[in-house]
Amino acid sequence: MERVGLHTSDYIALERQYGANNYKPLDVVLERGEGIWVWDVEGKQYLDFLSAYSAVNQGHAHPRIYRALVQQAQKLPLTSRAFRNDQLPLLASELCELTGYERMLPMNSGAEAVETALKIARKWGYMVKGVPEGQAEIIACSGNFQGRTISIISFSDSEQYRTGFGPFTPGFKIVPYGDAAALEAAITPNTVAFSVEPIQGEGGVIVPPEGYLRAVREICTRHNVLLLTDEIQSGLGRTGKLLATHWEVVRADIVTIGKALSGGFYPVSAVLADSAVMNVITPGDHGSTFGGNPLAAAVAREALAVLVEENLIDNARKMGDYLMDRLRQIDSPHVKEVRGRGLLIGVELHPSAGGARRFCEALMEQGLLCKETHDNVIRFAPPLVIDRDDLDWALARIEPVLMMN
Ligand code: IF1
Repeated sequence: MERVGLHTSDYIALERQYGANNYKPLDVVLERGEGIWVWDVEGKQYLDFLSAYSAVNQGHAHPRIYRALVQQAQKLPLTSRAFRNDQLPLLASELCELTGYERMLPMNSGAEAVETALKIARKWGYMVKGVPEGQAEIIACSGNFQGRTISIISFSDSEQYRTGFGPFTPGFKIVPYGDAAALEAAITPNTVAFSVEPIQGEGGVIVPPEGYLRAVREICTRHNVLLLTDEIQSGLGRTGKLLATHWEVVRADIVTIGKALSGGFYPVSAVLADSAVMNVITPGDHGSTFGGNPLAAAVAREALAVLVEENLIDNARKMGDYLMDRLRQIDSPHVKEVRGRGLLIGVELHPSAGGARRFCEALMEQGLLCKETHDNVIRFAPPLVIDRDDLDWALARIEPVLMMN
């Protein structure tokens, strides 16, 4: 069916009629992107201050990643893991060298990487730690968001994510985020892993207290519990370090990454670990039709190269410091707190501000796209390729919107 001359409202009507009703997006219909900019179907230009929840750290339609995608798509998109391909070994070695882990396991979505990490941790618990079969416990944090599979929502404490989806996977406990003593108190001889986001994204850009990650690292080591960090949103340069745990010079036992691993072109995720942990997985234990496919691997290799060669990690730290500084100078009665690291920033509003959504809608009118998280937090997370002039452009719009009645 050919559809010409469609407008924003037509696309919205089609999606309303035929799509499942699982989102409430801002009513902007995007059709093109380049770097930090996107354009809607009416031709209006916006600065993207969300970056697809940090999947587009390298900027939209990055020409180098695009070329890698097209070239690999022409040659060989998919082999399955029944056969080997010539891209996965190169991605595996490049990713391990960059991150300092001995092995990687490729998957597609972030949720699959988290599921994989949980499976590895449980199997390690039985095979290495000696936990009795079926007894493995994994501890997670209040306010976590690690994906939407049934097992992952089994350790969510958000009613919204859980209601109607039980029965849930057993074997999980929740402790308050940011409270290392609570973690230690919850550990039993059957605890195999502690799963934590170095900064909680969906939780409202929650930065844990200074020293927390170091403390949980020490506790996990002392109790022979794997530290499993979810860097799907916080990793790959977003916070101004390659991994957000690097801020506290902490090295987790298992790390999940995703999102920006493809620069937004394709779903690519991975689990990183050393051999002592990763080798509990043996042929046939785990896999994925698309995980590690040559198209994904070629895209991820280039996405990582862009991150490093364009100094995006450093830029995220510098631009993040500048943006946070300028945001903190805005003397708005609505703003309760500005927090974050690098270019992962949350502006929490007072309850009296009337919710973050209306500010996001006003910013959209002004040509800046961002998204609320929970009711009262505006999340700012532009692509890491942004420069100071473009941040000034954004701030010239953010300041008056934060001052509005
Ligand atoms: C949506 C949120 C962000 C994640 C962390 C694993 C995953 C995510 C730390 C799962 C995914 C996404 C999901 C996406 C929106 C986005 C999101 F608001 F929902 F929570 F970023 F803050 N770990 N986060 O943040 O990765 O399976 O989605 O690839 O659900 O609409 P995924």
